[in-house]
Amino acid sequence: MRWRLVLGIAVLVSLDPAAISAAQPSLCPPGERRLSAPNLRDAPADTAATGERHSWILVGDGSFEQGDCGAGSAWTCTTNTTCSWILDPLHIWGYPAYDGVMAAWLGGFCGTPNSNSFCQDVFLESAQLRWRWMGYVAEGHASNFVYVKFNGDIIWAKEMTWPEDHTYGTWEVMTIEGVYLPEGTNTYEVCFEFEATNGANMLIDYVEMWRP
Ligand SMILES: [Ca+2]
Repeated sequence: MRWRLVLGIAVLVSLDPAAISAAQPSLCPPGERRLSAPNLRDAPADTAATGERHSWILVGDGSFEQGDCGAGSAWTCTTNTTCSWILDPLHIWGYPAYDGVMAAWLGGFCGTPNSNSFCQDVFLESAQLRWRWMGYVAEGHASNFVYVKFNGDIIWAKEMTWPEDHTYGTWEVMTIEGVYLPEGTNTYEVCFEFEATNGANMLIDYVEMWRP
């Protein structure tokens, strides 16, 4: 009788949907030691300080402050895991968002390496886009790619490599410019996508476009 009771409890615990939805993302695969957080360094010089800022405008929910995927966010999210990837990064990364509280996380782990995306329709007046990013790439992790797509076409790609893209502790600026936009429309589905093999991380925040 006693073993039947124990078995019943074990089944109930494993099927509990709350336990499944509470999965927490991590920077490293299970069993791999997380690298310690270096002291926060100053962010690189921003054009805001030069007065150029007036021509850069934030895309809709470009700071990811409207909430999690499906809970207020303007971004449509996909993931191959059960974790959520728009969040306050402070407690997991050890660093706050670049702007506000929330940021979007490409890659990472949630049981398995995470492949995910953030997309929304944006009215682009030019093909210049920029955002802030922080990378976490453990040594030996390779062939993990970040893509930016306009209407499904890859217009920018980057492999997250060690040590170049391990900017852990520093928010960097990434700018796309000079991309050819076909005539006929200015509204594009803009997507940030991460394709994982053995896992790396890019935290992104404050997505802006250039207004000529
Ligand atoms: Ca933010």
